[in-house]
Amino acid sequence: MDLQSFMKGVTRRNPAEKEFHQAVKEVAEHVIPYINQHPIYEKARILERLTEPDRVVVFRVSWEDDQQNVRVNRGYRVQFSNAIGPYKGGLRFDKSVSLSILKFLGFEQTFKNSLTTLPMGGAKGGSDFNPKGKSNPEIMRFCQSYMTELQHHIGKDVDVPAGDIGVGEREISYLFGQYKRISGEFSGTLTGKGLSFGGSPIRKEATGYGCVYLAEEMLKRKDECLDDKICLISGSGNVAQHAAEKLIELGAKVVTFSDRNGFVHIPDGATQENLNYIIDLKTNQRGSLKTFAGEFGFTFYENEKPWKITCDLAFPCATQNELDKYDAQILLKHGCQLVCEGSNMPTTIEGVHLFEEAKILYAPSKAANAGGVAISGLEMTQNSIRITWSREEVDRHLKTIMHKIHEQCVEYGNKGNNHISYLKGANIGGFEKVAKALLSFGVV
Ligand code: NDP
Ligand code: 2IT
Repeated sequence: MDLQSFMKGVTRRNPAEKEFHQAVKEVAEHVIPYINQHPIYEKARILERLTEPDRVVVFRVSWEDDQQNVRVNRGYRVQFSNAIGPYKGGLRFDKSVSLSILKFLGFEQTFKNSLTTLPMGGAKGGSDFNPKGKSNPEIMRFCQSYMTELQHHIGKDVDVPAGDIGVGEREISYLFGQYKRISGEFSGTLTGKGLSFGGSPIRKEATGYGCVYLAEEMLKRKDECLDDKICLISGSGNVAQHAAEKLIELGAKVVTFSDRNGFVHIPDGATQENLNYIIDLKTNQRGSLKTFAGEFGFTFYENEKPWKITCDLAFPCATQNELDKYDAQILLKHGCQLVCEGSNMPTTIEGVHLFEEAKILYAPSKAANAGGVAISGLEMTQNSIRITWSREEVDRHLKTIMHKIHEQCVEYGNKGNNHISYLKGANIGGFEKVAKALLSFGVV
């Protein structure tokens, strides 16, 4: 089996889905050599099966805005694989949402969920609905209309959606309210719920915290720690906020945040007061970081990305392909020693290759941001047994899961000379469990 002809087939079958091609290529670069050493996977066409979603649901979402105009959006759910558990993955509401983006995310989710060691398959969904500038009643009406169709395809043992870009606790609450109303059932069919109706402690924080716990593990292996490290964060949403919170708590300095308008530089490191302001600005007022920079007297770099600021560690936490080869070059030139991906596929393939060649500590998103879905998995567990665990207990589980992810990366990514490719480790570690399950099922 060779990479080029495999990718030719993927491209031919999925024309114009460039994000999907990118995600598949990143995995295939490591998994194909592994398959060639284990011919049983080739014979059973495991990688071909894993690059074809189980099914894709596409539907119309009609809703009415505050001026009584009828609006029409497209809704999706890509159910990628339920080989090792019910479909599981977030919903993204963003004007850029396309089938290619959701297929790349669903594909990645399958490997990520496998790495968590929990029984969850992979899925992703969402809509090209743009939440920017919409009122609460508009968001509610959109969520209700979206769920009116989606409810046919999900269920607590079938497919369990959660949040992603543009979908936070407010949207999950509207979606859950509508699901409960139509199905007549109170169950854990969505995760990321409010704490008063079945949500798990730490779910909101888990992606950002988990990303920092993994960075800590990677540094520890090198006898290093987070103390006083200069950190760049991109994004200022859920993942960025909680990565920053944990980094500050553990003694690191967070010197940037970004949003769609640019980035803010905080030379001495953000304080908890700065962070509280950003959380309120982004969660309650849906404002711009420009306002934050103005309020505290920091410089705001319009339409720029944070990667040119000198740092020790970088945490991309905004969106896909936000860090290209030029950004990677400048990070490496400035001596950055670790890149830990909070967002999904933030680094272009060329950028990834540069990090790998430089042998810095580079954790791909499917390992680094798996803490969020892991705690979603534990929210499902708590819902099933009708118990809510304490914050401390869930946080302990999160640390253990991130530790196990690190162990899998070390097991499968050991390149000799004490060098670990976390990329190779995550890709093969994630693949192995799903591939074994598919082999056991026969030809399905
Ligand atoms: P949010 O919607 O809470 O925040 C997204 C942040 O990224 C915002 O600051 C937003 O800017 C910025 N952003 C979004 N799109 C762009 C863009 N095209 N260019 C520049 N900045 C952009 O989302 P999350 O924090 O939940 O998600 C961030 C990333 O983490 C995504 O890649 C998501 O898939 C991934 N992820 C999320 C998980 C979760 O549990 N929520 C779990 C695992 C991964 P603005 O404020 O201007 O909108
Ligand atoms: O990309 C992701 O892992 C998420 N958006 C979280 C998915 C989930 O089901 O919690």
